Parts: sequence; structure tokens; C-alpha cells
Amino acid sequence: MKKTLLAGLAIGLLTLGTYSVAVADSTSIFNYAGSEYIFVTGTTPLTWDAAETNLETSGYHLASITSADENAFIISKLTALYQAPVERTELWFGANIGGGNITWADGATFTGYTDWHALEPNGDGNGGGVAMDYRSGAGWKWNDEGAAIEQIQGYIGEKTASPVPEPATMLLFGTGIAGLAGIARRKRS
Ligand SMILES: [Ca+2]
Ligand SMILES: [Ca+2]
Repeated sequence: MKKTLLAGLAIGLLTLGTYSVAVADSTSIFNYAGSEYIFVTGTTPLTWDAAETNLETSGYHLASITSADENAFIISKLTALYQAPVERTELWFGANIGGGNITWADGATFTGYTDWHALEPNGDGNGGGVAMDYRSGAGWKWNDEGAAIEQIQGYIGEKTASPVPEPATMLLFGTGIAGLAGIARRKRS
């Protein structure tokens, strides 16, 4: 009886797993400046739209990169994840230039910040999705790939980080426990 229940639970979890980006591909999660970022790597080429749809099922959007600091953070994680990157390794992020201007998958406001490779954006694949593209010499920079997805090997998502309990709240909670223990001791004596 118990075994059947456990087996059912395991199958349920496995079934759920097929809908989760965390199980299908290799994922790494990092926090930075109030956001949680997920790097999904080792994927077969997929469209920018498909990457965004995958992330939405887990509460993320393709990441918005709106400052040099955020760009540097993402590059530092890519550098750690790809210690010997193959030339033209590419991962989608949230920029889309399908309409001529950059719009962000998560609705962030375009700040004017960009970090294009030389001669990009060049309208590849009729514009559209933008990827972090590794090129020896230049390193990781932006490249519009649109529908030209052959070199895409992953994608980067972002969501607002879950709130962490405030240290003050934890302290209050701890004081409460200690206080109760004190009452218990007094009652016993
Ligand atoms: Ca962002
Ligand atoms: Ca391009």
C-alpha cells in the first residue's frame, strides 16, 4: 500500500518534471540586485519565442539587461559556466528588435544601454531575438539572430527574487522561542 503510494508520487513528480526547465536541460540559478537569474544551457537550437514560453512556465521571462552592471554580472556567470567557450556559442536573452527598437521580454523599459558586437545588429533572421554571442577576441556581446537559430545553445531568464526573511523578523522569532523556554523553566521550578 505504502509502496504503491510512493511509486505514484514518484511518477507524478517525473510527469511534472517534463514541464519544468529545471529537469529538461542543465540549469544554474544566481541572484543579483533583487532578481533571480536562470541560465539554461546545453539545449538544442530553439527560437527566442520557444525559450520565452519555456521560462514563463516557471515564472521567469528572458532576462532584461538594462545597465552595464547587469551586463557585467551576466557575462561573469557565462564566463564561469563556459570556461573554454566554443566560438559562436549563443544564448538568448530578453532583447527583441523585431519592431526596430529594443523591447524587453519582461516589460522592462529600454534604457539606451546596449553591448553589440562590431557590425551588429545586422538584421539576421529578420531581426527579432537577440543573443549573447561568444567570439574569441571580443568575448560575450550582443547579436541579433532573429530566426537564425542554428548557433543557439541555451537561454537566460530573470524574475524578481523571492523575499528573504528580514534579520529583524528572525531575531524576534528567536526571542519568542527563548521567551517561551523561559516561561517553561519558571513553571517547572
Ligand atoms: Ca533585468
Ligand atoms: Ca546579427
